[in-house]
Amino acid sequence: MLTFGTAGHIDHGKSSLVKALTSIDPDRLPEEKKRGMTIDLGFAWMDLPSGETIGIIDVPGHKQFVHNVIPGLFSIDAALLVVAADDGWMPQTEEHLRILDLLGVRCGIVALNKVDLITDAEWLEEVQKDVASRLAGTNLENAPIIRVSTRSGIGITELTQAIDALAQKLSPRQDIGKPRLPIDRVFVIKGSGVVVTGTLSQGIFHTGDAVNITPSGLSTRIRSMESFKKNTSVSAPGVRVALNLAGLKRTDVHRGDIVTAERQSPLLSRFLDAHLTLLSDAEIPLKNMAEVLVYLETRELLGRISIIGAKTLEPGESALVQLRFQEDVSAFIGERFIIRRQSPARTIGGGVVLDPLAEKLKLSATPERVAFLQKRLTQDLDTLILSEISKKGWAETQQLLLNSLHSTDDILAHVKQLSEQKLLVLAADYAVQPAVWQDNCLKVLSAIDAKYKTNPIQAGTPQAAIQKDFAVPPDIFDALVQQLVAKGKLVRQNDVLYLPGNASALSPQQESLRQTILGMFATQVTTPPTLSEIGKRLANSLPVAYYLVKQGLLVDFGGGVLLEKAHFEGICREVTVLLKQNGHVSIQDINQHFGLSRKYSVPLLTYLDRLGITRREGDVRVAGKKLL
Ligand SMILES: Nc1nc2c(ncn2[C@@H]2O[C@H](COP(=O)(O)OP(=O)(O)OP(=O)(O)O)[C@@H](O)[C@H]2O)c(=O)[nH]1
Ligand SMILES: [Mg+2]
Repeated sequence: MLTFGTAGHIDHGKSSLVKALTSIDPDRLPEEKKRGMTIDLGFAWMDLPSGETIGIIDVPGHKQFVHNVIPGLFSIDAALLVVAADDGWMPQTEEHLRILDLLGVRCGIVALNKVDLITDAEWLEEVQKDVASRLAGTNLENAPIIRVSTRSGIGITELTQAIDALAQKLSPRQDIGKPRLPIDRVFVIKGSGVVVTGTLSQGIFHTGDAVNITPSGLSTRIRSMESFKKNTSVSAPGVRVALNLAGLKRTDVHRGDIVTAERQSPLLSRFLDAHLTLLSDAEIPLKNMAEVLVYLETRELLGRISIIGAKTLEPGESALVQLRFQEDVSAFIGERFIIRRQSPARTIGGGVVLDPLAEKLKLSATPERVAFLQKRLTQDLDTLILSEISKKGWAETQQLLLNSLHSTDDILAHVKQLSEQKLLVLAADYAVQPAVWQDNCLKVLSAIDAKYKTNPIQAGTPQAAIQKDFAVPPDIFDALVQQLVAKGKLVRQNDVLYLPGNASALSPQQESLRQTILGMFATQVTTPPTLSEIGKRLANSLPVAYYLVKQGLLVDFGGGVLLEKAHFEGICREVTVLLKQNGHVSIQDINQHFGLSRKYSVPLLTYLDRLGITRREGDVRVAGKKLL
């Protein structure tokens, strides 16, 4: 669905032209009727000879109402620039044309109106030539200029045909699955409640859809929907719609707010990085941090312009800038904006958003940041993806470029291609910069190696012990470790990781401690030391004792009560015989048989219970599951 928009100086006949084309008077406010001028946006629609229906937005021409013009023109597909033949080119003709160019409106038609007033054919020719020369170098350079009179009807048929021909050439708005309705009007209908209108972009709405209002975050539902005064249950992208929203008060919504699908509330930031061009007729340079009015979609916001790398921007020049706002703002990459000076009120420039989720710039942007923004000027999707990932080094693929004019499917398809070209690494739900991936791989290997070097006795390092030193999200870390293990660069055993060459080893001092400890177990067979006793008796011996437990040479029954492995195995065998003979064993049996005290026999039997060799029944143990 296409939307055209009028543009041109006050009284040049924009509203009359809309009425002549559509039979709808776009001036609806009583004050507009009284003053005979358009104050705010008006809307109409027409069926073209080809059968297509287009919407038309009518804007005011008075210089006082330019702030109402921009919200109307930001969403149009083509312009209808009206120039009165008796007046010729005038200041707001010029200003509106600049706005159209800055907003990226690529085409249009010029209506040279009021030709009924011109009797001098040469004059008319001169005016037309002047108009053509002023269009040179602008987006309307090749626009047809059609002579019309809304009063006599001259040229209206030709104009209709030209509109139809242009509409056939324009491609319809895309559905990228991110419906977005920047609100341009809010009103209340008795009995129905709040109605908002706007030009729907980037997706489709259905009646009944759950939606959110940005920036307030209010949730609501589309109760009913109208397009061109007809009820509809589905609305196409690019169409003018009126949404009746459930459960809202008039004061809950304003022009400039945005309606989006509930699960796609846009991400917001107070800082937008952009490319700005100052108009050559801006007269005075723009100073760094100057306060201006910024127009984004249907919003008017007070903001400051931080010029990157310069103190001022001269008329006609362009620069990378950061737009700074007092409040959170929703914008998308590639979105056009306009800036106006407040006094004297004047459109001075505009540009395109490069990063809608920027961080506040420090005193000056780093060369990396400048390079990042410069790359984005192309708006190429691969570049956008790679630069977005470069912000942190990784990004969640499902969240990637949510604030862009690309569908999630398209983004994911490009992400896949980029990973095939090895320009990014896909890990779990993330896309990671190859350099960051490699760095982290090396870091993991050297962290594990370093742990080994400081404590070679330890057979490996638990993943959790090193993960905390890494900035990457846990899922990326997991994927990275998995890949290292799969490639044989890392060994995972139980829950620890080690390098293939790093077998655990003892220092000479630890080796002698090992022998002393094992000697204690050989000499004190029935009263061997506990872990804490070993620690107390021999300095620095605890890691060695743990090592012996880990190696299985000592058996820890829990709480540090230990027996030497062969001794323990002998006890196990005899307990099995006793159980088979007597059907049960008691703590006393163990003590008597093996010469142990309760200090050892109680934890020993509990340990055997855990192994399933014995099972407690009252005061005695019977055969456990493992023995049955
Ligand atoms: N003679 C003559 N007068 C016209 C023609 N078209 C419009 N007018 C008159 O010009 C005046 C302004 O017309 P509008 O349609 O309100 O002009 P506009 O461009 O919408 O004005 P603003 O909304 O205030 O910017 C009205 O008095 C119209 O009747 C025309 O073709 N010939
Ligand atoms: Mg008007």
